[in-house]
Amino acid sequence: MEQSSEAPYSNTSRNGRLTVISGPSGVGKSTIVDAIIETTPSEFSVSATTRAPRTGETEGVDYFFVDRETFRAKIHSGEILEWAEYGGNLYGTLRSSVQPILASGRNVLLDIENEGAKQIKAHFPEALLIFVAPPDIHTLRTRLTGRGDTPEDDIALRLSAAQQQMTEAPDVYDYVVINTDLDRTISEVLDILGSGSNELPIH
Ligand SMILES: Nc1nc2c(ncn2[C@@H]2O[C@H](COP(=O)(O)OP(=O)(O)OP(=O)(O)O)[C@@H](O)[C@H]2O)c(=O)[nH]1
Ligand SMILES: [Mg+2]
Repeated sequence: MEQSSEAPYSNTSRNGRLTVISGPSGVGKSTIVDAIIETTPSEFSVSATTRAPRTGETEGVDYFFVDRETFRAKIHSGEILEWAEYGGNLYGTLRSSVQPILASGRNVLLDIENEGAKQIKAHFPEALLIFVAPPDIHTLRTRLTGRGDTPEDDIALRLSAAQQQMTEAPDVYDYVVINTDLDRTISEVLDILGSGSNELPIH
């Protein structure tokens, strides 16, 4: 396959694979991402965001926290591979968070929303896109309420966003995994990751 000069991965030796883990708020993405990192040669791609850091979040570990102007400048200079607005804030995948990991032969995990997932698939058709869905919307509501960190209005917003994401998911993602039991979901995701070839270069 041809590589455009825009391609962030310029070598055709064994690169790692780009893997997107998406899903509605509260579905368990972070736990799944952590489990993948523990058991496979993968790393998490740290995104840039204009959202303010929350208590306990660390610059460069959870996100690179930037203002809108800086974010826009990064889009302009081509430092951002994909980006989207979510809840009034901008979020984007940094080329510099992805490329060194792939070049070292490890897989990159992206925890991004649907619009970003679509952009990744458009630019990198070999990327693996996995959507984690709740068994049903009521279960998701219970989980969001149980987290105790989300106001009731936000929960309503997130649930309606979740409905829309779940409707779109079969058209956007390579796999949709239903998270009924977290351990089982993790092993399903690991099976999916293991079943594909890691030896294909990513263009
Ligand atoms: N497109 C895109 N989406 C991102 C990126 N980084 C994070 N997101 C998404 O932005 C949304 C909000 O993330 P956060 O602000 O961290 O909030 P959160 O509490 O983790 O939200 P949920 O994961 O939805 O529960 C999530 O759906 C993330 O998957 C990115 O670089 N690009
Ligand atoms: Mg999250």
